[in-house]
Amino acid sequence: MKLDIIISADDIKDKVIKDKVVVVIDMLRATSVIVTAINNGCKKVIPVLTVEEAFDIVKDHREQYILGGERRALKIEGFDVSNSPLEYDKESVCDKTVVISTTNGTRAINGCIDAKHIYIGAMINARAVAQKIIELGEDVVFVNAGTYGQFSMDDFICAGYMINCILESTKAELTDVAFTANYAYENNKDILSFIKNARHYNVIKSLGLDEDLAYCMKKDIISIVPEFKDGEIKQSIN
Ligand code: 3SL
Ligand code: MG
Repeated sequence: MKLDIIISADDIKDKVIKDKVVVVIDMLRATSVIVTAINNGCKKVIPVLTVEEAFDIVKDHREQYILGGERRALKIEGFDVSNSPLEYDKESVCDKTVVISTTNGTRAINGCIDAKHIYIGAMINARAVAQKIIELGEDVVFVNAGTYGQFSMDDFICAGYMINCILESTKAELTDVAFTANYAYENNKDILSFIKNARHYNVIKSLGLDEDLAYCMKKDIISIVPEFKDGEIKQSIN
């Protein structure tokens, strides 16, 4: 099994992901939101690139949908919720379809459509993702959403933690970037010591969203692994 990392949505190359197993990570905050919404019983999550697409999907049966996401980390005008995972509680999302548009996360997910399997990962379900990868026993590319096309320390250490979990129970060949992510995690197991230096962490903090940060940095509080298939994200079955 070979483990590799793509460091941002801008760096997704078809030849690297085509027919591969990928795990998309945007732990601050898009994939933490998606994992939370699915875990709280929403029917599915539809990740879209534009606000117009989102409004278009919900227009005929508005009551069946929750519109969520952000631009510049803030709620989009006319949407129901922002990109705070804490807003996607059972009462809000149960039996609804969540349509979400975010700056980096939904772009990274849609950029992977040529992959064989597209799993959605975050710190909150990292060990479950690792377990899924161990069971599959195939090469994996961790696709970090990054921030505005750039490397983001938060997604990087999240991939490092998943790699660390995989290496606990199986051998794997690591690319240099995968080795470095594992190394970063090994030396910052509390993760805050690393993530607090990330630019996006400080953007979220400056908006007073400390509870979001604390939630997104929790390890393994959720044991499901969502999968993106045919334009929709649902809980993966085996
Ligand atoms: O870029 C994204 O997809 C978002 O997760 C960014 S934010 O944390 O909601 O600002
Ligand atoms: Mg992010």
